[in-house]
Amino acid sequence: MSADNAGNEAAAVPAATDPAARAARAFPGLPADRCLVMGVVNVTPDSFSDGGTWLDPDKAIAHGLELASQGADIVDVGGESTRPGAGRIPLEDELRRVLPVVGALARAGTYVSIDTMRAEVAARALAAGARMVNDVSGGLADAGMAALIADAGVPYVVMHWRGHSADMYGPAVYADVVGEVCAELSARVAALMAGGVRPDQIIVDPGLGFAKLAEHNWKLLAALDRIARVPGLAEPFPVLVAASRKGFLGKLLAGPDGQVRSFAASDDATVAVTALVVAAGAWCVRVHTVPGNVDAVKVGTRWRAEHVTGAP
Ligand code: PMM
Repeated sequence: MSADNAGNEAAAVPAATDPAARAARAFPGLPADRCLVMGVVNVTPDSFSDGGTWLDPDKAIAHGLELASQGADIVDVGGESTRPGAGRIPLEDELRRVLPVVGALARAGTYVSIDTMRAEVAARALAAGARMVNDVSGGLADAGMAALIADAGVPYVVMHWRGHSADMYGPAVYADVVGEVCAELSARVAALMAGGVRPDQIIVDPGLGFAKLAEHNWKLLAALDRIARVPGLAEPFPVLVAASRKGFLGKLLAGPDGQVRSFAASDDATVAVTALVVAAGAWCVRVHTVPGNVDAVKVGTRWRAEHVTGAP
């Protein structure tokens, strides 16, 4: 293949982050000229990679501020673990964990996202200063979510989900994982829009690890351009990718003895994934450590500029 052909092939890849699509999907308060970095603050005792570390509100607030100072565009605050096997927690516990952290970070000028499946938590977090809702159930867990999001008018992450984490891998059965995830995400988007959510509020997420085995996650990562496109809608949706510290990276990095790499020891692999998905057109990466991912966004953005437009 000649260099010219290689360039043309790259240019043919649909681009969720191409300038025209970006302009149409710019969210107030967030940069629109590159992939965003979302830093994670799990205010939980049991999240799979950092459970317990940020349960104390002061520690969680300090961690969120540190992530922002390192270059996170968004800080995602969650109070309910979705690790495989996790059960639900009471509403009051979730509120008690997240509200002080959301409020303090928002008052400090941080762009806060609330990671919740509950409309009540989302509403209270928005009132406390959050500006985005990240719902791993894509609105399936709470029938009140669509109306809340429509009313609030905020950006809303719609993740692909097949049920609560108590049975994470039972539903991980696909004949065609990319086709089925796209179809199920499209159905969610249609239902949300029927409930009053505007398309320009919606961000889609393939839900890596949620009812997905390692092989499913890799196939989805290779198909971000398809995930961005909802049949019937002209513009691609922004795509959020949350590979950070997920088990499929630990498995890939397993030693010769088969010992799976620990969560924190897969952070370099997360950085590698970030560069690749930025080059593929991702809108945002959700990560546990920020500096290496900020660098990877710069590399991926420059790479993509060369491949898509031929100029920075
Ligand atoms: N994964 C987790 C939590 N929140 N939100 C989105 N949008 N996508 C994800 O894949 C996702 C999420 C679980 O990971 P964690 O325990 O490390 O936060």
